[in-house]
Amino acid sequence: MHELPLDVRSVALIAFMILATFLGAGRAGAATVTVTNSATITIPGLGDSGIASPFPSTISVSGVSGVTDVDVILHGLSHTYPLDLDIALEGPLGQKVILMDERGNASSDWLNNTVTFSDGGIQLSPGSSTTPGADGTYAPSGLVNCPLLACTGGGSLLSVYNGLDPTGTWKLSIYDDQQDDAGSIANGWSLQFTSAVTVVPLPPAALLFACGLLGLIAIARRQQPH
Ligand SMILES: [Ca+2]
Ligand SMILES: [Ca+2]
Ligand SMILES: [Ca+2]
Repeated sequence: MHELPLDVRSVALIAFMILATFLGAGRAGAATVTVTNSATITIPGLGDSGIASPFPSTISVSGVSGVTDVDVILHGLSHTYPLDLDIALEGPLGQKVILMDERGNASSDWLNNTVTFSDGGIQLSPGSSTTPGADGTYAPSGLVNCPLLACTGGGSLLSVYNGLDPTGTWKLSIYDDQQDDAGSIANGWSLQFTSAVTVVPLPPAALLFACGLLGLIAIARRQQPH
C-alpha cells in the first residue's frame, strides 16, 4: 500500500488544525426568546372607561437568563382615542415601566396594529400623532397621568430589567382613563428577551491545536530515514 507523501499529509493536518482552532475558538453572540400570551385584551373591560379585561394580563417566564434587552410587543392594538390609554408593565421583581400614558391624539387611531415598545424607539409626546393604522416601534413614555397603583413609580426605560432574573410572572395593566372611545388588543402581547450567548472558552481550541501539532511531529519523525 502506498503511503501518502509527507507534504500532502502535512497540508491536510495543518488544514485540520486551523479548522479546529476556528471551530473551538471563543465566540460571543446574542439569542432572542419571545414569550407570548395571545388572549385578547378588551379596553376597557366594561363601557368606555376603566380597567381592561383581563387586568392585569400576565405572562409567565422561565428558562431565560443573561438578559441584555427587553421589548414588549402588542399584537393587534386598536383604540379610537390613543390619549385614553395607560399601559403599565411590571416585572417579577416589581420594577414598573409605563409603556404608554397621554400619547397620541384624536386623529391617529390604532387600527389593529403591531406596536412594539423598545428603548430607542420613536418618542411620542402628549398629543403627538402616529400615522393612523401604522405599525411602529416606540420608546416607553414613562408616567404622566395614571391614577392606578400599577402605574405608581413607573419609569420610561425597559433597560431597568437588563441583568435581572426574568423568571416569574410579568403583568401588563391597561387602563382607559377617559369616557367615550374604547379598543382592544386582539391577539395579546409578547415579551421579547435578548440574552448574551454563553462564550465557548478557549482551552478546547488550544487543546485541539496541540493534539494536531503532536500528530504532525509524529508523522515527521516516522518519515525520517532510519
Ligand atoms: Ca430593545
Ligand atoms: Ca393617562
Ligand atoms: Ca375611553
